[in-house]
Amino acid sequence: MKEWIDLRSDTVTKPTAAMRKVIFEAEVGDDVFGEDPMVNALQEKVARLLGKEKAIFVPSGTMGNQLAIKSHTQPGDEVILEASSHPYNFEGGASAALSGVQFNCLKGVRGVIDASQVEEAIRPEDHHFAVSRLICLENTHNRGGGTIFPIAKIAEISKLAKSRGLLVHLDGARLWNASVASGIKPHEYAQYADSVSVCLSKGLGAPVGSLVTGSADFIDRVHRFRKMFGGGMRQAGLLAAAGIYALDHHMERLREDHDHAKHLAHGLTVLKGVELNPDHVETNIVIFDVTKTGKTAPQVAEATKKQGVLIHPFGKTQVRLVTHLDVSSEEIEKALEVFRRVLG
Ligand code: TLP
Repeated sequence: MKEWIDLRSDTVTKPTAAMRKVIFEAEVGDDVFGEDPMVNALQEKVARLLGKEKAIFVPSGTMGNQLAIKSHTQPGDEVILEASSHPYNFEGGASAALSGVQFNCLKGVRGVIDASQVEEAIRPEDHHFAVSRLICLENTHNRGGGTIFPIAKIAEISKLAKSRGLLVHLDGARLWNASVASGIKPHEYAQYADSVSVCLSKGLGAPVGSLVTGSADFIDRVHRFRKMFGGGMRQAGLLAAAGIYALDHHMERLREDHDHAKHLAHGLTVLKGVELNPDHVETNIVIFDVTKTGKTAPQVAEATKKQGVLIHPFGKTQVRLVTHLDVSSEEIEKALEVFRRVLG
């Protein structure tokens, strides 16, 4: 019996018995020398899945994004991205500290921006201005509520970027969720970006690890900076083996998480004071506003915790729930009962 029903994030999953077995049995080598067979296999597999020349294994999604930003830009450059995006909000100011870039933040609709907004944000070639160099998109969009970035919009932004000499990085920490939910293959999304980062440690349930993908030249630069940032790992095959297992066995089941999130959303939306549109729940994230319940988000989180359900307050008024492979249908029902008691 688990102590908690943990809906704070899909990062909390623990390796299954079958995954632990492949970790135990993994053949390893020194990956800084490029000699770890599991890491090499994982990199080839993910490059293939995303239709890119190369992929490189990195410790976290944050490092993946930061390596991409570092490898695409020069200090003083400007990066265009949506205002609630992960690199701007949740990466500790790393892009300013490590790459010396500034952000131009655009207001999106649940994380989605369009080409006309980007076009307006691109700086003219005038020495008063920063050089607009990179556009970062996020699919699915975390703070937007697990929103799938429509592929037509990505294509338009990509076309604009090409025509104006800008690069595109796609933060695909949850690209797998977008792909399973939309039926659009990861490589179809990835074709519109110069680089894509993906995570194994979220919905796929691996303990650690992300990859950055792109052209061979680009990945060579990422490799240099990975060393510089301290992200070169040695017998990382233990982690890569878990990643390969996760890609092979935990992809299709993401649908269950999406169904659970929808079910939670429908159950929550009828509770008095809960502001949530279940149609906006497209993948495994549910974000709702509790202002009208008379409670703050941290108070709601405290109250559900006392009844065994962990949730993540996003600021004062919003709550985030994330479904994942360590939460069963039964536990979703139990969590809903707790929400009914706390908010009903
Ligand atoms: N996001 C975490 C928190 O940092 C908010 C979470 O619990 O969702 N890109 C996106 C879109 C992400 O959601 C995350 C993790 C990352 C990058 C960073 O990945 P890690 O945690 O591996 O550095």
